[in-house]
Amino acid sequence: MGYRVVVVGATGNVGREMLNILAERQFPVDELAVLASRKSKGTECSFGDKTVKTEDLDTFDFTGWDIALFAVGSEATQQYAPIAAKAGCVVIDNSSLYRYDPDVPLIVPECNPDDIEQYSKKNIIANPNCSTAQMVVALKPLHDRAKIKRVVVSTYQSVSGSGKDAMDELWNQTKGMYVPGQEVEPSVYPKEIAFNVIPHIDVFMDSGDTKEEWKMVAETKKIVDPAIKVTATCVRVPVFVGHAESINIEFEDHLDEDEAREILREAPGIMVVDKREDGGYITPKECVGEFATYISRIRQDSTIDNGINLWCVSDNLRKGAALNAVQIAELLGRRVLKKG
Ligand code: 11C
Repeated sequence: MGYRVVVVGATGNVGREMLNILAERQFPVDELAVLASRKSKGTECSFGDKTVKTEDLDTFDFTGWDIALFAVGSEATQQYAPIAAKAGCVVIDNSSLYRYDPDVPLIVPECNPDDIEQYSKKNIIANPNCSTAQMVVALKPLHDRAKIKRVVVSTYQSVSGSGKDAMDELWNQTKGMYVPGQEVEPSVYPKEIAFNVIPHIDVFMDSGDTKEEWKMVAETKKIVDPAIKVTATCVRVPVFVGHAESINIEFEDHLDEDEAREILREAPGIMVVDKREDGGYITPKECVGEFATYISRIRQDSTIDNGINLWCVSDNLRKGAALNAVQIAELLGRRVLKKG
């Protein structure tokens, strides 16, 4: 016996990946409903070798459904997630709405699986931001060994993190560069993204940080350890899929680069590709469609006593969103619902 599963926002970048990953990982689905806004009702979505038609989120009755994977914005989540949760369906939410709510666990299964026990306070579990998810799978095993004091991270984030319109903007602006008269003005982003980088993701906050940078700080503290200090600079780059991060980590205890490499090799969810030669590292293009978070360029930071630098790359639509959500569903199944 398996689960009755709902995917909310099935026509978006993340919703589509959720369906792919449920099928790829053979999640025990007895019945599947895919929901979207009324205007997309009837759109066909692929689920393995089947095709499923979207139903209207507005009129859907969540009673009797086990798990709802939400991949819609915070506004729609605010409206519909409580309805699903009250109907007894456990919500796994990819928006930022509930991440910082003390009554909602924020889960990366490789890092804080035990926190899932708190799901029943609201019947909601939050999925982290993509740039946080890939970073914390690398931080957690190193923290367990040498206690992290401070992290300095700079991100190189692909346009798929902003949705399909942003992918179209990059594509059309790039083509437009070569065709006189077909130049495309920025509309999703405040500046041109083709052949450029933009140090601005999400809204600016009073501190001068952007919300994306703030999320990396707040979410790392909630998932790994509130004592870890994090400072982030988040940058959008002209890449379609795959976020990259340069991470500098300062530890309480000494950690040798070889030991760090061995710890990461053994860590769940991580693949180390770290040869000190041309091409001996992973770039975003190579991580597309993969489950793992890739770590390369592991080396001592000789400017501080206990410092390590590394390069971290992952498919932001997978570990950063849909894969992590499905892993949470698997964990919920193993620990709590126990049907599969
Ligand atoms: C981006 N990280 O790359 C964002 C997308 O809080 O879930 C995901 C935003 C979020 O633009």
